[in-house]
Amino acid sequence: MKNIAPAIFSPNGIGDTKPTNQAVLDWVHEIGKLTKPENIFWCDGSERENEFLIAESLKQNVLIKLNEKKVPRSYLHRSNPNDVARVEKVTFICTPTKEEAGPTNNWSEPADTYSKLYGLLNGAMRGRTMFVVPYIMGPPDSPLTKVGFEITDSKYVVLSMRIMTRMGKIALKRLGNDPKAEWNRGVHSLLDVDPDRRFICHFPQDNTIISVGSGYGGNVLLSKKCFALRIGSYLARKQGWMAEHMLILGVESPEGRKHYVAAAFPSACGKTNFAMLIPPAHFKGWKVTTVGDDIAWMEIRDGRLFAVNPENGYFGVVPGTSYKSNPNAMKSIEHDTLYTNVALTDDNDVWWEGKDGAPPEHAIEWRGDDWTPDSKEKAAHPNSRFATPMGNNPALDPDVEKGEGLPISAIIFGGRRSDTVPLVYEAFDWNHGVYLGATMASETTAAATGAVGKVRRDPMAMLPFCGYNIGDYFRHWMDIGKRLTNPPLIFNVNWFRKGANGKFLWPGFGENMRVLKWVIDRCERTGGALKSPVGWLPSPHDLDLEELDIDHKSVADLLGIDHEEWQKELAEHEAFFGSLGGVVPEELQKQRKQLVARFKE
Ligand code: GTP
Ligand code: SPV
Ligand code: MN
Repeated sequence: MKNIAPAIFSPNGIGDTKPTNQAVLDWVHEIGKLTKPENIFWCDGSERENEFLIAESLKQNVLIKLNEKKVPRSYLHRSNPNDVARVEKVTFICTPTKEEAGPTNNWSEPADTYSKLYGLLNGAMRGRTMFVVPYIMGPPDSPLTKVGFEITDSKYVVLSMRIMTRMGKIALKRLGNDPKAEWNRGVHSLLDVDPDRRFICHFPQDNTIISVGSGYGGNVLLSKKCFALRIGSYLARKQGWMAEHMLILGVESPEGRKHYVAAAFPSACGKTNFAMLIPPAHFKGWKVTTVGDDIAWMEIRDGRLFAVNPENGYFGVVPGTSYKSNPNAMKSIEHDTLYTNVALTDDNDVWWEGKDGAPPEHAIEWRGDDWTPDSKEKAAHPNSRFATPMGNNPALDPDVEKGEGLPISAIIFGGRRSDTVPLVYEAFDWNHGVYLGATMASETTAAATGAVGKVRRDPMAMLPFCGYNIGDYFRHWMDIGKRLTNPPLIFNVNWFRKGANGKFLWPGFGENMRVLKWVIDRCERTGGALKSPVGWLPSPHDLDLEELDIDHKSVADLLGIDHEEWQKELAEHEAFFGSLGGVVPEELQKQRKQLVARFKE
């Protein structure tokens, strides 16, 4: 195999922080025997280690140093052009039976899959360094927090994991020496980054992930989609909590009343932007703070849902990010940021489509070729990303480290829908809310390989991330509802409805505060609403639209329920449930029939 990741040799005191837990040592030994690396590098998460790894990555062209004045301590990484997004068709849930994985997951038999993957991993790290990355997901002192180890032959993965998780000694301490303690085993090898030898496999019953053949984000930062969502959702159901593809934000009124809101939007549908929202001038004294931008782990306490962000950084979509759309993100990525697949300007700054100001006259596009504004190709890949520590975010919530989590007042579902779905509406109750989540759909984005812009059902934004049978997942949501005496209200939003001219009807971004305010009003029982067949719908005067440049017709179109479009939508709900082959709980079928009936009233 081609060696695309040559070994590095570290001085004494770097790369030698061996864990003491025998179960970890045994596992690393086993994977080492299999992959046959040149040497083993035990990460401790220290500054010195990070500097050493960056220096080695620069030497091997894994990283390009950016302009120190313009973007201090920041780097550009280019992934293989065949490897720029999650690949859902080679992502597998390897439960003992196919039924456990359910109708929405690719399934493959565990023993066969282990043997296939071990075959691919045999000798895969010859001439390479095998890094052992200990990390925790969750605040250091939270009961929800979990330990993971990722073995990888990619320096980019190690550097990214240090940003995205609490990495190093903190995890060794949390794990302790109990050989029976619960921890996630993640094995990653780049192999030769061949799409034909690319597999992302999950063994929930073993708390194990094996990912080979990719070097890109969601495929290889095993803490994130693989552990915190796929394995996480499996453990959550078994242990009675929730692992969700949700942002968490805090919203505080001028009077100092604070609510926390969690929102599930599919990949590249606005979570990071919503979590970093800056209210428009009209909302003087209102403050929005970020707890998390992608994943929420939630548990029930005192009949309420409490959420933590298991991550420590943001792996966010770059294109479209500007001081106009998301100033907090811009400030977060001005320094100490690892960029992937953006364009490089002649003065070693980064550039992407949608960045403030004029495009550069010349740049090196994401693959490494020359680019000018006349080029047909995009300079930055549509799924180019930044990895930045959450500590960089000026709007970071002060209680983000609170171990007990933060009480959730509202859950919001949403997706990209050009038509049919109104700007915002509220479910009648928890189970109706579960129905909204279960039937949500979105136009696909560049976050995963495949067609972009195709409407697909993506229940709770978890279609690619639910690590078990989706029917059981729906049931788990309803079981959680039964245990909540003070449940969050559930809403659905759509920032992406388009008018006859094909343009977005809603300005979005900071102006989403107007929708968030109505959500909060409803939580405080002060907001008005009209009963519609789909749920509680604000009338135009229930939304605070003051100082917003929008005409009456657009507002009416945004809030409208078009019965013809909804007849089509209802048929799609039925077809979707039908396609799941009988796993949909009776209660959700009942919800669907009630929705159909309400349209006939
Ligand atoms: P993942 O990290 O893939 O899970 O995505 P995400 O849900 O965090 O999406 P993100 O906030 O990064 O947004 C993705 C794209 O949607 C970006 O190009 C944004 O500019 C765009 N976007 C976000 N919010 C809005 C909005 O309110 N209106 C419009 N029109 N576009 C938006
Ligand atoms: C997503 O696709 O939902 C992401 C980006 O958050 S990745 O981590 O690459 O999956
Ligand atoms: Mn995501």
